Amino acid sequence: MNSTTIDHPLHDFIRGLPKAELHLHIEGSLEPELMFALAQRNSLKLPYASVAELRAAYDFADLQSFLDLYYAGAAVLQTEQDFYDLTIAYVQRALADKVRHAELFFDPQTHTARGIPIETVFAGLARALREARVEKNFSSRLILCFLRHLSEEDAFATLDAALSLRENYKDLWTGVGLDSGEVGNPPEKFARVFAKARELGFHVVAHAGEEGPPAYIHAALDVLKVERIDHGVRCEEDPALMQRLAQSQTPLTVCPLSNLKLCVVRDLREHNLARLLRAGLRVTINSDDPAYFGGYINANFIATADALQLSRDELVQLAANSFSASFASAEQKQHWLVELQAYQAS
Ligand code: ES4
Ligand code: ZN
Repeated sequence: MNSTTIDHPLHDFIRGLPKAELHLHIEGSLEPELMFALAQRNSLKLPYASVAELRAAYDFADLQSFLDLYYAGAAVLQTEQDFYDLTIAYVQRALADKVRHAELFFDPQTHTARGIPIETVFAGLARALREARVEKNFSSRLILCFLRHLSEEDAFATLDAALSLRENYKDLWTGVGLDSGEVGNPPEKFARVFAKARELGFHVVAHAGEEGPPAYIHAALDVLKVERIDHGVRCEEDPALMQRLAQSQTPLTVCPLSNLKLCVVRDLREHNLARLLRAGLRVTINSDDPAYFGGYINANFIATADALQLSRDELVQLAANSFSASFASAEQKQHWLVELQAYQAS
C-alpha cells in the first residue's frame, strides 16, 4: 500500500506537524543518486555498477555493518561544493517534512582522515545552512561528533583544529557529540575531551544505549554530563535508569527506522518508543541516517504511529518535545510551540 496516494488523515496530520530534527548525521543523508554524481564529479569509482545496486547493499545486520558502508560512501565528499550540495539536499527534504529547526551531526574525522581540510567541511555545511536560514527561515545548528572508535587524543586534535574556526561559525556550531561504534567504546574514554568542550561552553550530547548497555547511558550522564541521550532505547532494561530519565526529563533522540534497519528491534511493533513516552520520558522522533535507513523524519513518524498506534495528542507531544529538547533560544522555542498549538487546534 502506498501511503502517499491513499487518503489517510493521520498521515496528513503528521506531514503538516511543525517539528524539529535533533538526530541527523548529515553524512547519512547522502542519497545514492548524489553519491554517484559526486563520485563522477570527483573522478572516483564506486564499487557498485548502479544506484540500484548500491541501494540493494543497504541490508544491515548491525551498527558496524552499516558504518562500514557509511564511511566508504562519505569518501565522495571532497570539495566545499560537495558539502554544500549534501546539506542543501537535506534541507530541502526537511522543509518538505515541516522541519522548522534541525541540529545536524557531522563527523570531521571521517573527512580529515582522507586529507580533506576541516575548513572545507565547515564552509560547505555553513554556506548551505546560512542560505536556508535567510531564504527559507530554516533554523539550524551544527553538532561536531567525535568518532568513538578512535582515540581521545584524536578527538582532542579534532576539537583543537575546529576551535580555530569557532568565531567564524558561532551562529551554527554550538555542540559536540559522540558517535560511531558503541560497544567497546564507552563514554568514559572521552571524559576529558567532553570536560574541555563543556568548559568552552558547548552543548554536549552522546549516542548511548543504541547497541551499548544501560551502563553507557549512566556514564554519558554522570561522566560526560550530556544534556541529551542519542537513541537511549536500552534504558528500558534498567528500571532505575528509566525513572531517572523520566525525573530529569533528559531528552532521548530516538530513531525508529534506524533501530529497525540495524536490527536493534526486529519489528517496529516491538519498538519501545510508545512505552518510553507513556512512562513520561522526553522522547523525540528523528531520522538518524535517512538515506540509508529508508526515510526522513515524516517517514519515521508515520511508520511509528502506525506500528505503535500513537494518538494525535502523542504525536503533538513528540513534536513539542522536539522543540523543547532543542538548543534553540527560549524565545524561539516558545514561538514554535505556539505554532504547534495553533496547528493542533486547526
Ligand atoms: C550512526 Cl545510527 C549511528 N550510530 C552511531 N554512530 C553513527 N554515525 C552515523 N550513524
Ligand atoms: Zn546517530
